[in-house]
Amino acid sequence: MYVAVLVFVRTLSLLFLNRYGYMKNFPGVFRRMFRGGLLMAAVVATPVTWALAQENHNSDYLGRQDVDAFIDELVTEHRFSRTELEDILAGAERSERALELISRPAEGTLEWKDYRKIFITPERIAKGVSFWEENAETLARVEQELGVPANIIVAIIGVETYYGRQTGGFKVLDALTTLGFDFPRRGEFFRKELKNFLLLAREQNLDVDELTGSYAGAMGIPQFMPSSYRAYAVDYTGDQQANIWLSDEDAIASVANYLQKHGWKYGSGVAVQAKVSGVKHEQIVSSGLKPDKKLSLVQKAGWAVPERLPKSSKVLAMKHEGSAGAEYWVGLHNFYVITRYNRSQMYALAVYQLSREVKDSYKRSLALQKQVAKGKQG
Ligand SMILES: [Ca+2]
Repeated sequence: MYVAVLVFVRTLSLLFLNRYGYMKNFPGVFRRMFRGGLLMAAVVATPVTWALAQENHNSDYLGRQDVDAFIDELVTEHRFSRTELEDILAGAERSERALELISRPAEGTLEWKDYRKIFITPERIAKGVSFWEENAETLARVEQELGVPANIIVAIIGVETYYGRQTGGFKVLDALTTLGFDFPRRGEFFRKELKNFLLLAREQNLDVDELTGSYAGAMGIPQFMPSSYRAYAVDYTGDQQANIWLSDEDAIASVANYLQKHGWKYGSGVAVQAKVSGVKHEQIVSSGLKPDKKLSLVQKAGWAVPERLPKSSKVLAMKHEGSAGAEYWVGLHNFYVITRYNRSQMYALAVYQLSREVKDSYKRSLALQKQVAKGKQG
């Protein structure tokens, strides 16, 4: 009877924790201690095999055929220990919220005038200046070493996570497992990211239970997917760990490295707003991302570009609905590089405009500080 009651209580508690996530706000280590305590009690009272079978039974994913196949693959291809993987995946919880969010169309439905309003705000510009001031030395060094301008790095982090304030409250393990196994349309993609996630946790000695991200598994201050993390995240603090969750320095260097590896050209422009005339200018508007037309051709179609660009430049002719009517922009090579971070014209345009605003504001702030310092001296 004692055993039966204990087992009942334990099963109930685990169900409670797994299904309703009441302990989600507790740090993983406490959660594990609590679960561990319950498990210990059960192990003491019941045969070990039975307790483990129950643990599997309560898992959202362990014991499923597709999950088994995934584990087999990782064991064979990457020499993971099967028990270790089973242990990790036993803790993965199905996230209904992630499934809900991924099925919802987001920025595709917004027009530029509304999209812009989200990102180009006085608050986001001011907080960008603060972020720059707090990380001025790192940003200057990274700009010099990797050839990516500080204001572009700041703007990407500003658009992605409001300078690290909104990094997403999902456990990456839960999000990727859920989308990998319960979202068939893109299951293959997310299973690949889950694999990369397990690999990066092992390589970087990070705890899978601690790592958080967006509902789609984009992680930390710069919102890197696990495969991008493994390819582009760098350690800039010298502790051998690219900690893009907590370290601004690592995040800054990782963003710069990402853009540099995708071909950022230092000193070249990003985008220029154009004025159009005539009857042919609409014909060359592109919804793609790659600069695909010769500048001369675009000019012939009635686009006046108020900046001197190399004649051989290839540009992307864009049209977006602004708050004062249609806006025409030409995107250059670096514009395309920004879209490697997020494949959207409006995303790159928002990053570019925020980068300009933050830079202007930062310069003004520096000038003001100099003036104040001078005043104090005099
Ligand atoms: Ca580091």
